[in-house]
Amino acid sequence: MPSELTDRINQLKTERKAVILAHNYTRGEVQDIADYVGDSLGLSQTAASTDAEVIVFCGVHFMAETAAILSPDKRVIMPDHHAGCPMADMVTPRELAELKKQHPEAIVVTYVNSTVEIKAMTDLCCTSANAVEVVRAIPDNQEVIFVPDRNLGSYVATQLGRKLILWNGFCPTHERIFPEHVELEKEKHPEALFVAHPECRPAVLEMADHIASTTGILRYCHENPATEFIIGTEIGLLHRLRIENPGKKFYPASPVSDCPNMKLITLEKIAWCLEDLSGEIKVPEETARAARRPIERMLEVTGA
Ligand code: CIZ
Ligand code: SF4
Repeated sequence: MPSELTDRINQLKTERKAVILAHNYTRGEVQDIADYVGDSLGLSQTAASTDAEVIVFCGVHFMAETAAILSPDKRVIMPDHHAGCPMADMVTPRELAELKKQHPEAIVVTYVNSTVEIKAMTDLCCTSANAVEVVRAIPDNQEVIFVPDRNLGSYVATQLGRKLILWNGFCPTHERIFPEHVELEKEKHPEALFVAHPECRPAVLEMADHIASTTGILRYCHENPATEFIIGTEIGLLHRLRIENPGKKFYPASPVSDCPNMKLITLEKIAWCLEDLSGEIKVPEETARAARRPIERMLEVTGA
């Protein structure tokens, strides 16, 4: 639905030679104006391969940081600097250093939902799409510390039948989805399949027909012949699910599983940051170099 504001954004985008990237959890209208919509790693890889001079990153801080790490020669700007991720902030460098001291032989695997400082102290990164594959590549006799998401970590441990040293972090948005919510939706929609993100509580994951990252959920719901799905993740993903599957029905597992940080990104703020090119994400080169290493190792291990 073109409006004065979307026209203005499109005009500024051309003037600034900018590209707009939006995460699957952002507001529908933000996804609609974006050039690419995807998960954090896909967006960072798109950022690295684009010819654009400016990247407007519509997502939370750690995602824009990852894009900046992988594209050191480009200007990455964020429409709202306050869009952080509480899970990423649940582990500090000092706390991780303490845990590493207690387990000096352990390999540290860090979920991409983490700050650049934590990535820089890490051996291997992973995403929700490849966490099982990344940990599987580490020899069985090797101790593994998994930070910061205890739910993703325990999902990986269950899948591999392996003990991991888990950090006690979590995503407040996914943690708000309770088994009772899923039960209620299943009663209302008995034919629907329940698809959940691994950031959900273990008790919720046990109820799932399928567990996947946002990209995996999109693929599964598109390819599966079922026509009704209960979705256990941030509700922004329903926008894309509905657009890409007009004949199917999607129900949020919980009406309150929205991420307040993702929702800080609005069309007005996109226009403002394009006007004055404010909100640049700068990562000191030394930290960026240290943080790039575990991301590159992840890409090697997964053959991406
Ligand atoms: O990695 C991402 O983008 C996140 C936070 C979720 C997902 O599963 O895509
Ligand atoms: Fe962080 Fe959760 Fe929001 Fe993702 S949905 S940005 S993990 S708080």
